[in-house]
Amino acid sequence: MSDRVSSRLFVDTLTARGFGPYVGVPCSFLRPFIDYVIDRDDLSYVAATNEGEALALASGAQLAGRRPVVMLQNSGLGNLVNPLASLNYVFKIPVLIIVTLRGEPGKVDEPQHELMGRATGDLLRLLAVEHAWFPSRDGDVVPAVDAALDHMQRTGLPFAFVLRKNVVTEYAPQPRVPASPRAPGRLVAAVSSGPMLSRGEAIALIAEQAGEALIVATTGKTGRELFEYRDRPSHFYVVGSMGCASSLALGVARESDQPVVVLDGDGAALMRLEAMASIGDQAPPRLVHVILDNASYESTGGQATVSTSVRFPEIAAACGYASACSVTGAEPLRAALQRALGERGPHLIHVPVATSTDPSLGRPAVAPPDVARRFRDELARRSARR
Ligand SMILES: Cc1ncc(C[n+]2csc(CCOP(=O)(O)OP(=O)(O)O)c2C)c(N)n1
Repeated sequence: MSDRVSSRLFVDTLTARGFGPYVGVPCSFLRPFIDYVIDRDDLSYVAATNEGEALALASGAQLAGRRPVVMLQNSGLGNLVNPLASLNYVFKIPVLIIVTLRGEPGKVDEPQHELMGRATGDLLRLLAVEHAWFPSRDGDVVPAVDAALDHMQRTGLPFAFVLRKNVVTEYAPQPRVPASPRAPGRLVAAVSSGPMLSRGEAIALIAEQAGEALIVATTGKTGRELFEYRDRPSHFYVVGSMGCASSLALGVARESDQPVVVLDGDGAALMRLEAMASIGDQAPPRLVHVILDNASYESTGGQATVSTSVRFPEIAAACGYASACSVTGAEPLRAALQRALGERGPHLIHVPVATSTDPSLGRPAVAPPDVARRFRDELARRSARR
């Protein structure tokens, strides 16, 4: 038995247990895994823009019935903290994590890795992420993977393998053809007709118009207003993880043939603007990204965002969305949504909305793990029907 683990054996062991897709940001320690996954036609690797996005996207894939794997360097653990604490923990969404250990105490490494190297284990522990060393011998791989899977199934929580330097064997990748630059999407001229809707009015109109589409609603009052308007198993109210709604929706849309509408806020979209780059790149054909732009963090008291300086449709088109537009008023919104649901996407619909909230607005009365369970069951039911 070798004193290193074969990267192929590890991925093959995961594959035999139905794991995938793989989502991550590279570390040189992870190169053999990533290269092997990319070379396997039956597996998919999503190059995320940051580790938080990777986890949110993977979580969407988990809701769509997959067993995703997130791979990252421990330098990126900070980017993971928010969705770990306020998405996966809250909704009980298990994801397998492989995090490398740069800056291992007692070993020589670069200065920028020293502190995170010392903090990695404690950080995972504080975030309630059960973790173990990545197995260091081929014979340990199957029991280690089975123990991780068992933990995730029992608790609904993520599990992390911590990968030290020189633990896995190298893998020689197939030659790659660099991707050519993609054309931008179609920027549709802005349409304005009638009075500006409030956020609640826009949500009601979209929920009505979206028919059977799955709806993912962002943090704050958007999810609360959607719940208040009506509650469905096909709704996912992202109560925490601000900015992650569109990445979670991307994860769902990549794995499903169902239409997915994500209701984003301008503050949330700006918090993780990189999500739009991945949506454009992955280009799920049935994803409709709606940004309800009230130019403020309305849910926390109406403080201004910087959205008045930002042109969301231009960004989406430049990122490769199939189309992007800005619509003001009920009729233009209805028409844009109808078109987006009927044409190959992804589409961005930017909707300037007025700031107003019902002071008696409630909160989703369904517990987050039940919201996740219902949503997962709904997707499974729909795919069984096909
Ligand atoms: C990471 C993070 N930072 C801050 C908050 C607090 N917070 C909750 S909702 C919200 C405002 C969201 O603004 P936007 O997306 O524009 O939606 P709006 O409330 O205007 O509808 C903020 C700042 C949070 N939940 N998470």
